[in-house]
Amino acid sequence: MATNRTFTMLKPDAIEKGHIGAILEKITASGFRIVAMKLTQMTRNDAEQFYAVHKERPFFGELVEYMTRGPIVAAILEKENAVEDFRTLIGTTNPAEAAEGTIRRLYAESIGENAVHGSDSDENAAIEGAFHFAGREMF
Ligand code: IDP
Ligand code: MG
Repeated sequence: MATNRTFTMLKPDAIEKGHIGAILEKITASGFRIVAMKLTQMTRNDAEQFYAVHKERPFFGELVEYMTRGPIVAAILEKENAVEDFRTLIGTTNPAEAAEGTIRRLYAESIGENAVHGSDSDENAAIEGAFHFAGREMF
């Protein structure tokens, strides 16, 4: 299995509740190497672009409000099979359905406010990583 990269955000609800340390510990303990990381806040325009694929969905306005209401931790992570393994580590979109021990099961409240983002493909991981980081910020 090839080493590859995924992109994550610890979302505003996770930051507000003080879960940055616990979530990063779980990520690194699961074998992901941090390639890039920062605390940042998305503008409305950033969030509308980042989630453009969802713009026709009924929850789009709510999603943009949520993702812009406070800082996030954005990071690029490296591991064998990174995209798929990270989706497994975070659990399903709805934390009520997420497996025991997953980040969303442990730290998320609802399908909307679900604590963490994980890219869904290698192609989107590259696009999303480049959206948040310049090449010189990736290690
Ligand atoms: P994912 O984050 O598990 O990949 P997506 O379907 O790509 O899930 O949705 C992106 C984000 O939009 C979710 O993580 C969540 O914050 C929000 N979202 C998804 N479905 C709903 C919904 O039914 N109601 C409210 N927010 C939603
Ligand atoms: Mg998604």
